[in-house]
Amino acid sequence: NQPNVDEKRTVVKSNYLPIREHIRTIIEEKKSNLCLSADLTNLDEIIELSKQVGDYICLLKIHCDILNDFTMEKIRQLKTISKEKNFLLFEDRKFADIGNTVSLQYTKGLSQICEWADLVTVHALPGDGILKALEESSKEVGEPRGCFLLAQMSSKGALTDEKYVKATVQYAEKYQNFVIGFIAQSRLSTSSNIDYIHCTPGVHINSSEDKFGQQYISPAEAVLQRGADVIICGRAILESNDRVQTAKLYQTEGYKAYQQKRQ
Ligand code: 5FU
Repeated sequence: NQPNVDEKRTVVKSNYLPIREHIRTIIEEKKSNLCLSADLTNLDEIIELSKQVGDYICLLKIHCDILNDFTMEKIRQLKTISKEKNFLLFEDRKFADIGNTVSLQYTKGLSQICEWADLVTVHALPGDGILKALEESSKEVGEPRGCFLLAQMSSKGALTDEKYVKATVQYAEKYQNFVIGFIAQSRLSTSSNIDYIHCTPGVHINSSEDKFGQQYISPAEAVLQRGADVIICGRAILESNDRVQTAKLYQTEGYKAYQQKRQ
């Protein structure tokens, strides 16, 4: 007998913290505000990597549409590791279509993202129907789900100007239970007291850009000058000689700045 939706919601209430609070707790408990962006094309490799670096991260971000070997069985293995190691799974899907379509993209197809991704990214561009659709779909699973709204991108020439950011923040306020924070390059001013989680990608200690317009700043700059709570690091770790040691370095640098900022 499957529990009905209302029974599932009761389970959520008793077993889980709201997701925004959950992330803050993980950050404090693990002393890590590092999100590893595991932009690899092999899920087996991500699973192995997550075992090695899982203790040093608060979030693991993937792009499931670049995986050559995606199966639901493997993604459930990754989910089990995320629970054992206490980090959240984050699919950087960047939803950007009408509500009806994103709801199908979120719940159906080969990857059934909603089943396993604690967090996803969403563009505000199509209007707030996108949030209504995703939030409604998310209630069908028996675990809390949330999203980050893309407010500002790290890439050169991004069209996310001030007016766009302002409108994005207004959508976040309207869907404040589902929108737990932003992907941003600065601290955004909001009209509520909600402690939105700000995640900043484009973080690298040894590089300032890539050849396709990605722009990098250091962990300290991301947190202390731009106001990030979570730093998102991909190639800085993936392309290093020692991924585990480099993850530890970004964990230390990121959390040192996080503590300084929260004092
Ligand atoms: F929303 C964004 C953004 O503005 N910049 C990004 O770089 C997302 N990203 C993602 O963060 C991007 O899709 C990669 O997955 C990751 C950054 O990877 P890097 O290797 O650290 O440059």
